[in-house]
Amino acid sequence: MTNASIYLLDRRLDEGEGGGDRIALAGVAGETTYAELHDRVRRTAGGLRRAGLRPEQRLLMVMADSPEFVTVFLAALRIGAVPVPVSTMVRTDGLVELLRDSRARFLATTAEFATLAAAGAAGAPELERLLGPQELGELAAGDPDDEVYPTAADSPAFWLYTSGTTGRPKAAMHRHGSIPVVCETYARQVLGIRPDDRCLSAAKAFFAYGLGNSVLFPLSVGATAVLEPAPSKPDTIAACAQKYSATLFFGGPTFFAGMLRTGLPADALPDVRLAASAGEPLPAELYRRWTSHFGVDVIDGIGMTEMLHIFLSNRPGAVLPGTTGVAVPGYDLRILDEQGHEAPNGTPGTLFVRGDSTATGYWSRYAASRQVFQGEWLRTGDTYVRGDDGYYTCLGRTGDMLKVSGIWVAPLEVENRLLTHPAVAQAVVVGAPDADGLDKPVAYVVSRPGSTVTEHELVDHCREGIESFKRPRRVVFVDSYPTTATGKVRRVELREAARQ
Ligand code: 3SK
Repeated sequence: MTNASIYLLDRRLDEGEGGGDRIALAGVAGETTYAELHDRVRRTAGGLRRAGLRPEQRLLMVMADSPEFVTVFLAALRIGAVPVPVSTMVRTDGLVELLRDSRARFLATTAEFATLAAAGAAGAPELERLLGPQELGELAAGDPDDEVYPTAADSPAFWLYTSGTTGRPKAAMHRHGSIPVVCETYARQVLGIRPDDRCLSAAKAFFAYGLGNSVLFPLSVGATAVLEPAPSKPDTIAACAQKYSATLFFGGPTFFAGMLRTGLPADALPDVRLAASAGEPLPAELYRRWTSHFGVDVIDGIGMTEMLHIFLSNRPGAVLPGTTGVAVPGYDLRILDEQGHEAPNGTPGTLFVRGDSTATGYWSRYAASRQVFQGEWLRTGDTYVRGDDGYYTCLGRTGDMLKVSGIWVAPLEVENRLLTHPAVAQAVVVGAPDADGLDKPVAYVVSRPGSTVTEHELVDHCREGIESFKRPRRVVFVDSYPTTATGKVRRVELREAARQ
């Protein structure tokens, strides 16, 4: 039986002695043991079946990270239906678009999003049931149902919407078989996840990164997921880490920079044994500041919603700051130049990845699927270079590279230089035409609290540390950046602003 709910849940109960008494979920909602979660999932699965949800039909979830999220997700998998967690930052129009695009039959929500869900449901004629907290409570009160839908490894399991930093949302369709793959590769072999771990993720579970961190990985080994329903803020997440003794902490560069800016004390993560970063490349300088302040190592990696989780990562004890590390076991990588030839070490090109957690494609997006899913390989859209030491370094999104005076410039190189200035907390560099209409780097900088650094000083700092033509011609000071639902900087917006 390859239904992923068995892999994530029933195996614990089959372990006999104590397996079911382990704590699966912790957080403001209290503790839930594996046996309790198993019971709730079986009841909810029966309730969903009785309510008319059929195998392969979609159930959209606008749900905060909570025991209800985990229960609905697993219950839907169990009956062969397809849960589709979506961003909790979505607005009504966006929700209507997702409901219509996915042709979801059911929509499940937690209390925080009940009004939004009702407004969205009104615009989705194919939706049959809206399940708010009360209805979900009633489903979970019914008789447990032991029938598990006999999915195969290739059966549709769940969808995750991705829009990247531009474009219309596309649903990446994942198989049941992909879940054990990411758990056995990145989680086991890179994080070294153990049953005594307590996983806390700043990235929410509607996002592929958060889904792995807060649901798939901990459940796959009988560990504990620490769930925080509120939007992630540095102080609340740190409070959670302390209160629930988190041992594995997952974040991203923007969040890590925010943790430093907020002035959290050095002992804010007392039990954390390892942190992971993804979403955007972690600049070497930010790595140094963060690890030296909190005394916890961070392994930077890159994943994609289409790959379900991380396929390229640094390793604990073997981090090369400023790089994304090496391929995760189970994945192959290659870098191709513009002609489609394999780029030698030191030559940048577009990164391609191959592995068994690749989505089967985008729902109802033929052209986009063909561009990204190229046979066994997936085109990441990121420009990378591999060093002679085998480590991979990200130079940015392939479309974000700038050509200055006829030479390619990686925004990340300029950003990394800016970050070495003590007054700079964060830096994002985009291209914009100068007075002659020629593309030149423009920097958007968040400065450290209390700093009085000037544009001139930062330009001079870059002129010294990198080739002069790469220096930003303008520096714009900002308090924060526009970000996507998953916390990535929306460079496209900064680029538009810089062009005005
Ligand atoms: O953005 C990432 O690096 C990432 C990591 C894990 C899973 C999904 C994504 C998009």
